[in-house]
Amino acid sequence: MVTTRRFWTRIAVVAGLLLAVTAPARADNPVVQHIYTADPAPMVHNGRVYLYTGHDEDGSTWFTMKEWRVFSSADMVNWTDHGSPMSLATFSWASKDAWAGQTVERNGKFYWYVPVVNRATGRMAIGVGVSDSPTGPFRDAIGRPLLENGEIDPSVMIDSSGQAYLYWGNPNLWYVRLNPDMISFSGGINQIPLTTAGYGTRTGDAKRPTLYEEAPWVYQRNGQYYNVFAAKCCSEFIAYSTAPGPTGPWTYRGTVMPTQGSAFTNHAGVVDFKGSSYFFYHNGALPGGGGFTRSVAVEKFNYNSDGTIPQLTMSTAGPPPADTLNPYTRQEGETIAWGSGVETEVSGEGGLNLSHTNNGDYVKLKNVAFGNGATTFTARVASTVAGSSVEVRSGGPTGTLAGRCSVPNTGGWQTWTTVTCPVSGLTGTRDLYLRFSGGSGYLLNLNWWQFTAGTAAAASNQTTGDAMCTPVTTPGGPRAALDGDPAGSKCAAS
Ligand code: FUB
Repeated sequence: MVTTRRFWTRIAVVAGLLLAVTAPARADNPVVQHIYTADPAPMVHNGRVYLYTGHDEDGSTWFTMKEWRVFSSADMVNWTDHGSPMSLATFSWASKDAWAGQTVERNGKFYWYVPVVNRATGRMAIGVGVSDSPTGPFRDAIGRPLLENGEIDPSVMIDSSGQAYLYWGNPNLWYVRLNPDMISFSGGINQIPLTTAGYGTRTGDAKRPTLYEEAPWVYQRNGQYYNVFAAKCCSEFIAYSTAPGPTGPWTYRGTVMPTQGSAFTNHAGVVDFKGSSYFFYHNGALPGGGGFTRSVAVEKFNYNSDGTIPQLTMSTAGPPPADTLNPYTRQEGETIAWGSGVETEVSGEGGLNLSHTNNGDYVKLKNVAFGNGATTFTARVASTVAGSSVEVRSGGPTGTLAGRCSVPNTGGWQTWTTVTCPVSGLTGTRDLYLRFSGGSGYLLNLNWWQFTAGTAAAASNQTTGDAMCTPVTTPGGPRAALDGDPAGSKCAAS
């Protein structure tokens, strides 16, 4: 995202000196900084939150959306980019508008319900993608629309009885009972009556007397059913209603998030994860952001004791970490708490890699549990230039240098090698900064990284100030473990 890259590169340069001295807390909202994202749909599965989003194109002046994206996190602060495992091209019958959807797991398969325009009719229809993995790839489950009535924004829920429901609609609110196969439904298309008791009172629009606008997010919690939805237009705010059952009767409960941010839409997704509750939404907070260049953000919240939802405010801080990040297992280059200037791309080694790094660009990883200390840093890198390096820092992007891995010209942006260098001073739980340095132009790609644990004393023996490291190349592929390798044979301080 060129606009964002330039902005944050400039900000990084200006702020760098200040950070080195003051090291202020950095913002972590929006969740993703390298592309615009919209319409968050979080799903908890096997100890991770999977975040399904739409993708607003750079410089967009309409909801010009061609693909969906997936990110995941085990701690709510470090997010891994899984790329785009589903797009308009997935649905051969769809012509445009990859708008807001939601994913649910059933019997080991993941079903992603999305609205797209049906080429044959020119109307909005709901399609369903299916995959064996939460990160895809997804394929069209039925090769045609699941249903079509010209309305948008499907939200899917399986309640405690095991019955699955699909809700959607703008300007109306609809639902179907999905069959256990999740790709058909029984009982026809049902309309939820939009009463002012159920969905609040809108003034000044005789055609839409209630606040309900679009973007239903329906879920069951402690026996109560919630519909958190986009209210009024425009600008929208987020409101909610509750009901004793999945089909009502609904009672309007008020505002969750007032109109804020610089996007005229908002779109909510709510999950519980590792003992806390999280509210996802979107705004226009990134540079160049606005109504058609939106970004997903998240806040932690607590339900009131009676189950009502407190009013929430958009923040730049985001939630505190729900867990630590383990630096001694392989971590993806595209796992990011905050990225400045960087982008991601599909990797020739599978998954994605971090890309388009310029001098001074960096990635922050939050709440990294180094314990007694790290002795080496290993990175899987590719580059077409000589003389670049990955700086390992703490305290800020230009904070204390723990080590530096020089990166050779590998002969191609997808020609990978593994480099290892000694590090020192990385103990306890702290934020980690991987900063990229070198000449002008793009410097290096990063596929994955990993530290080796050791005692702080051992680490300080290996590293002297601005230590450089001789790259360790492994032409046969990524190297899994470094434990037991003699550090001196891999790296030479200079
Ligand atoms: O992203 C396109 C549309 O904008 C969504 O379908 C709506 O909910 C609104 O967020």
